[in-house]
Amino acid sequence: MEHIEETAPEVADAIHGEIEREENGLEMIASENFASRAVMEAQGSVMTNKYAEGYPGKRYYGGCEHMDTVEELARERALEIFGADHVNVQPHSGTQANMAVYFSVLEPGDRVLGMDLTHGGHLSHGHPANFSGKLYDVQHYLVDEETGRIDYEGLAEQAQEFEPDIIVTGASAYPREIDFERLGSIADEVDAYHLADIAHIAGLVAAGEHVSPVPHADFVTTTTHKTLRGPRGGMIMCDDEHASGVDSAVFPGTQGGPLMHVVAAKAVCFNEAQTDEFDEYQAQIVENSRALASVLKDDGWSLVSGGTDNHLVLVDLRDEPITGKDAEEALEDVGITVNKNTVPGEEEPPTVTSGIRVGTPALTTRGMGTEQIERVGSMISRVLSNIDDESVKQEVADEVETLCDEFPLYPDLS
Ligand code: DSN
Repeated sequence: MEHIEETAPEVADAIHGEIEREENGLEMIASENFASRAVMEAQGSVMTNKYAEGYPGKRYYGGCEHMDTVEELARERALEIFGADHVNVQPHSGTQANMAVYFSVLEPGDRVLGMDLTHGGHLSHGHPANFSGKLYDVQHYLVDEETGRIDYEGLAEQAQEFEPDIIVTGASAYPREIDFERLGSIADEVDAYHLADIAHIAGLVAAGEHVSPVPHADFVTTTTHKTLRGPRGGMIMCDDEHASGVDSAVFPGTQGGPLMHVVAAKAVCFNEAQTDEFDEYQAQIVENSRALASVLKDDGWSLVSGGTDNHLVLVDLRDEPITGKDAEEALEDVGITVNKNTVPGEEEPPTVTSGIRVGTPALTTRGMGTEQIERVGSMISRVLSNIDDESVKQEVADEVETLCDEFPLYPDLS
């Protein structure tokens, strides 16, 4: 950091501030994680200096031999992990990955059937404020509001009626296992492409903790920084028949020069994802999530779908005197970071909401197990039941500090 401190001290201060925030708080945003020092080293390396438009062996600039090496490594490892025919590791983000898939097989005005955002979907699955909602004719499928689970029957009927060109599956706030095989069959029945966006659950899929969509989807997109615990970025996997379409939709279709420092960091992440330790980590994420759900339920909180199969729980606050925003703010006051989140049947605006989404990937990376997560669950309960009681909040803030001290995150940085 000495170079930044010298040339841009205000930026250095912000980075130090973020290190302290991460170190001294309980990070429970379900889409966040802590990358390894090795991943961050690659991402902060000289690989950021190089333009490498094109693909390994077919670049538009000279001097790309080391770029080819890291991109090939990332591709090989991703294919080994997920078992797809083809992979493109250049998308800058999950949305860019989805955009490239759409551009590879759809024309503007084509029909997209994706999960509703308030029911757990994602902006890039056809939300009207997103390019995907503006460019395509979109319908959304829902979860059953009673069970909180995807209404597969309803989806199948909707698909028969709507005749979509593509069905987008996967979610950003859905606590249950997704039946990709069934979704793939529904897409087949209506002759639609199937795009499975596994951004949230990619690490679980890699470790066999969640069923893989690869055999059941034409395209699988993901980010690499959530449960997969790599650098911030995206990736597309597809069948051989779509390989060249996807590659040209990424470059030159929707992106220029790839972020080669991020591609290098993806290669490092995929190396880590092939270890037994990574598999154990993913299993622990799910165990922790179940332990969290159990404590919250025992304390009387209502959970969407009544529990969890994956890395997150969704607390439904509609019958409580507080909103998602109130809950997020109260928890932030004590050092627990979550995000307010819409719940199925939501009536509040997205800036307020009636729920919170709480994830375990980041705390599990710190080494916390069910014993610690149960303590955290109890802290969350006490804060949400007493959001105006400063003494309760101070007591919990002290417990957060003790727990963080017990599980240091980046000891050589802080
Ligand atoms: N913002 C991400 C999430 O929190 O789920 C999705 O892109």
